Amino acid sequence: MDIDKKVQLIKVPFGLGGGRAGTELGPESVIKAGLLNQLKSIGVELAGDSEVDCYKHFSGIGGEGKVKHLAEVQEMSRQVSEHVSQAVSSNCFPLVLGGDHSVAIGSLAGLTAHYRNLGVIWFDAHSDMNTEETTPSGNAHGMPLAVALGKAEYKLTDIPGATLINKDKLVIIGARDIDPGERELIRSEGIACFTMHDIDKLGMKTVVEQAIAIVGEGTDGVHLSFDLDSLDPLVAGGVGTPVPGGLSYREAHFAMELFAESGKITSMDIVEVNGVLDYDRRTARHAVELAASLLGKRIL
Ligand code: 6HN
Ligand code: MN
Ligand code: MN
Ligand code: MN
Repeated sequence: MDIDKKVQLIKVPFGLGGGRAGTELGPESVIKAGLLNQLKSIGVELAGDSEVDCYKHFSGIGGEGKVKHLAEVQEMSRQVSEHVSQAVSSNCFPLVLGGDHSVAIGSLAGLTAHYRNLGVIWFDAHSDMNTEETTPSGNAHGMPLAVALGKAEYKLTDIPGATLINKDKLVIIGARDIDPGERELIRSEGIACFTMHDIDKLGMKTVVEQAIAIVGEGTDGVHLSFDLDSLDPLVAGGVGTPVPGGLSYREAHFAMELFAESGKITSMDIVEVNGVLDYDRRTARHAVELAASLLGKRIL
């Protein structure tokens, strides 16, 4: 994209929205994998970085009710929203380092406070659209899109300043593990979802072109939320909910390169890097490289 804005790094070491310890180590892991040098080497300037204070020493199992650790998820999201909103106010490109995918609730809240017509691209093996009623796990990281669309009891609008996202400006890419309640929502709401089957059939070039056609018009900003489990686990195994049959290394990079060329993306999340399961930091290194591809790194 040749991003002309400076990047504001927002670290969110939060893992209580997932079912396994280790995602709270994500930001540290991605930084140790060389994010800062990588950004520097492609000429992306860093405005600064901040860390959301969010139960990072509190890893693990437990939680009451239909959604585990809901109160913590809500408090974290409110704080992430403030950090993201602040970054946009300062004319920066927010790069949010999760954490599990529930951190995207905060990203989307902070972004919708500024962009009245936000487009959202969601790279994921899952569709993250469960509600309190349909969640099979009680894990909030399976819910952010239901929250953002206003389909769950907990709504994006519960966060000060936020508005709901528009279902017609949301595109999911890479899905291959969709729960029954999610499937129903995707169908009834007519949400654009390019499954792995669609990617096999159409090729990534067409998929991204169609995605850009959807989010590129009538939007004033486009957020790209990248769940590392969209990649094939043979490529990136350091995630808490791996699903076979995912994106190849080149498919993922090619997609980032095409989105970069489009010049449309105005913010990004990198989520679900699990610092415990990613024993060789391979998944974290992929995250760094993918962010670089999105932010304009050229092969030649
Ligand atoms: N993620 N659909 C499953 C659930 O528990 O709701 C998995 C969610 C995974 C969420 O990877 O961000
Ligand atoms: Mn996800
Ligand atoms: Mn996922
Ligand atoms: Mn599932």
